[in-house]
Amino acid sequence: MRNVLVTGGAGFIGSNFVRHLVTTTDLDVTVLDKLTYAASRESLDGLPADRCRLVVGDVADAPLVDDLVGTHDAVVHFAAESHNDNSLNDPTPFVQTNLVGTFTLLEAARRHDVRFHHISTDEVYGDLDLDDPQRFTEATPYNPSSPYSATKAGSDLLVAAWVRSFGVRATISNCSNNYGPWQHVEKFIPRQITQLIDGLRPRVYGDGLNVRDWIHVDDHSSAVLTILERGAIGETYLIGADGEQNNRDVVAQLLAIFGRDADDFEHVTDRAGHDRRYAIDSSKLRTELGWQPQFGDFATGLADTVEWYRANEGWWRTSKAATESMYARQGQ
Ligand code: NAD
Ligand code: TDX
Repeated sequence: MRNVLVTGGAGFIGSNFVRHLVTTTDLDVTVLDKLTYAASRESLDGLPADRCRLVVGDVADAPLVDDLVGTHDAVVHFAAESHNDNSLNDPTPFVQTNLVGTFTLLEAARRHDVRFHHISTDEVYGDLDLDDPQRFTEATPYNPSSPYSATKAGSDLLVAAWVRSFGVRATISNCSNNYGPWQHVEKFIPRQITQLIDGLRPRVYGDGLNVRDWIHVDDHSSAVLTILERGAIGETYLIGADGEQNNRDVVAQLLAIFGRDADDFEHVTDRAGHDRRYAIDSSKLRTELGWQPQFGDFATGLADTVEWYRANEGWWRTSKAATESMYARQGQ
């Protein structure tokens, strides 16, 4: 492998992965990104121009995708519409990018016999009860709840069918909730951090007892590279770092970092169809491919993330205003 096409490489996780590739391998990287509201060119600043280039375009643009896939040794497909709340307001771009975009890339990977790694989410499995002793494994049946997770589930199934029917050399990973620098302020942790920086109260959906299984974005990137290099074709790997926390506990930790009282937050309108709990069993990835997360300590990762948002206000300030007016319209 000499070069990799990274779709969605100007987004939160994709840009972290591009940086990881450039610093830990000698691969050249092409980013294909439409630069939607969720993207940030700045997240790719400082990368060497002779090893990393950005092509602004759509993963559903078949001629462009065919040209790019045909000149690369592997594709790592991050590009997606990624926010559940947006998918409840308008599912249209979710169907277009997550389903049609993935289909377009798979057809190009088939034509050119290019290695394909598909990035997906634990949300394809639906949710667990709070007291369920089980966690998601690669054998858990698909049961997505939202338009977002349904389109991600559909995209996973397209990949699996292209492996079986056409012999495409693909792998899939389903990861839990990521946190870290460069995450859009629409998402839970950056939203609450930026509320607190602004002296406002965090905003918690419903009773706030919903559990997410947090993983630092650096750990997601190292897991994806491990699968790209050593994963078995046709296999799915779950990525997680044993980071289950309920939303109220995360908010309590953030309030403590800002020296605010533990109950200094608002309960706001719940998300429609809000999944109760996600939990990942990542034994397969750990035992078969030898991957281990490096960010064991959520408290330290969270404190570092707060510092990053404090230091990079210029980056998030404009999107914060637009995001909060969107949330205000829906009572959240
Ligand atoms: P993000 O919204 O921050 O970034 C998505 C990127 O995709 C943006 O740069 C955007 O411009 C680009 N994009 C969107 N539509 C496009 C199109 N039609 N053509 C080309 N580029 C397009 O998302 P993220 O949080 O970085 O998520 C990346 C991937 O990881 C997604 O596939 C998501 O489903 C998956 N994932 C995310 C999480 C999480 O916690 N954020 C967890 C598991 C899996
Ligand atoms: O203001 C908020 N208040 C709140 O209580 C927001 C934005 C969210 N929440 C809750 C909803 C969830 O229980 O926090 C939890 C996390 O919410 P999000 O950050 O929107 O993430 P989630 O819906 O869990 O999905 C995320 O993880 C899986 C990513 O956005 C997906 O792209 C990924 O697939």
